[in-house]
Amino acid sequence: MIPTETRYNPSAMSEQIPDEGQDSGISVQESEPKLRRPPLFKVLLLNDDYTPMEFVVQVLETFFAMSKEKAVQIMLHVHTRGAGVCGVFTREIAETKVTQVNDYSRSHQHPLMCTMEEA
Ligand code: TYC
Repeated sequence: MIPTETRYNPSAMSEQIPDEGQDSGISVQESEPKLRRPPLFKVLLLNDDYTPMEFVVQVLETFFAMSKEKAVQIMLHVHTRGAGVCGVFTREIAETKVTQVNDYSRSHQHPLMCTMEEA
C-alpha cells in the first residue's frame, strides 16, 4: 500500500507550494519586454522654382508607389506649402529613398530636393 501523501493526486496540487498565481503574497519583478519599435523617419520633398510638376509627379509614382491622383495631390501640397511628406519609413529605407530620388533628379538635371527627419 502506497502512503496517501505520496500517491499522485491532481486535486491535491493546489495544496502545494503556492506560486504567484495563488495570491501567495510573493511577487517577482518581471523584466520589461526586450523588443522596441525602431525609430521612424519622414521622407520630405522640398519645393523649388525649376523642377517641372510632371517630373515631381513621376518621382512620387515611381519611388513612393503613389497613384497619379495621390502624386498630383502631394506635388501640389509641396508646390503651395514649400514641403510635404512622401512617406514614413525606418531609417535605412528612408535613407535609400532620399538617395534614389536625389540621384534620379540630378541625373535629369533637376534641382528637386528630398530629405528626411525623425517622425
Ligand atoms: N514649383 C515647381 C514648379 O512650379 C513644381 C514643384 C513641385 C517642384 C514640388 C518641386 O517638390 C516640388 N514647376
